[in-house]
Amino acid sequence: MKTVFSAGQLAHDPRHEISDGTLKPAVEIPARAEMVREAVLARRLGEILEPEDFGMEPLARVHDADYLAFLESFWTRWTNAGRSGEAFPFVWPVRGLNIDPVPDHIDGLLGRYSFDAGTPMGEHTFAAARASANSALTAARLVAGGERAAFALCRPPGHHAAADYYGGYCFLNNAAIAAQWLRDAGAERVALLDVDYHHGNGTQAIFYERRDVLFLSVHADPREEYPYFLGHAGETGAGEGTGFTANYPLELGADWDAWSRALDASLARVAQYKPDTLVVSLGLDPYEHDPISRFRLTSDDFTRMGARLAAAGLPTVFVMEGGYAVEALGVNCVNVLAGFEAGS
Ligand code: OKP
Ligand code: ZN
Repeated sequence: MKTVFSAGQLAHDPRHEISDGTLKPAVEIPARAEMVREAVLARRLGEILEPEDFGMEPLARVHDADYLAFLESFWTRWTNAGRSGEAFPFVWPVRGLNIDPVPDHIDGLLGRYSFDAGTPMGEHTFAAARASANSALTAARLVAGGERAAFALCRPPGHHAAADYYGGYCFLNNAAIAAQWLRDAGAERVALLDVDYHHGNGTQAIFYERRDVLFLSVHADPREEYPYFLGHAGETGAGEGTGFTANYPLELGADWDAWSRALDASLARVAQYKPDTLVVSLGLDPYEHDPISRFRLTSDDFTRMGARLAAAGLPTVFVMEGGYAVEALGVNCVNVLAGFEAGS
């Protein structure tokens, strides 16, 4: 299968993140993409293509205009305020506070358009996020054009970003942007299955009241794990979208046995939905040695995952999300894709 990736995605190169109550070395780093790119080459998965530039329009189908304007103007505002280096928000408009009027001050804007303090933003963040989204869009176009599957080597990742906020290392929701583009290109129904260790709160929020995109997620129980405030089994959609969100939260420590049962349940729901296309938010952090996660999938389990996804028999767009065991990341990622090809 073809991979889509741009060196422009490497320009977001954070030093630090705020986690565990302190400034720590950033884990969502360019080396992640390099490792996956090298594994794609070493395993001869297929060609690696440069993404096309789809412009702002497909981003604006998912994200609010004021949020995109904030991302675009962020660095100018930050430096005009006399700041340098990386930006972190520290105040949020929670219950009883107002998002309207939108503040003028950069610290107010950072809080207005984010949901955590763990996501560093710098000079090249928006450019890299746009390149990442273009990789997802290009992979979607390949699949719409008749390819059985394509792999968008996205980073920065996307599934925590909603219509108007960033967080969880995510700025533009690559998978949601790809799913919406597929709809606009003629797909009637798209299923978006998120296998990242963390719940895809941004993607869920984007499609929560829609039935034309079925969102499913297998992830660590939010009672115990980030993002804490979304991803419970009882969240099944609202309004028109009632019944078109499905969450499969698992206990910390889940191994392939428990994890694959949830995957099978999610794929049964996908089969019933009969989508035209499947988008997979492909997180590699369910891995047993992931430094920030607590599931127990082995490298071979990722091959099994790919085979089960192939058995769904659908045109499939893989969009990379998390995975922080940098040394094993390439192998685990390509194991899914090779397992898919062997099972196709
Ligand atoms: C992004 B993705 C751990 C801090 C965790 C946020 C995790 C974001 C995960 N001490 N910080 O879903 O892989
Ligand atoms: Zn994750």
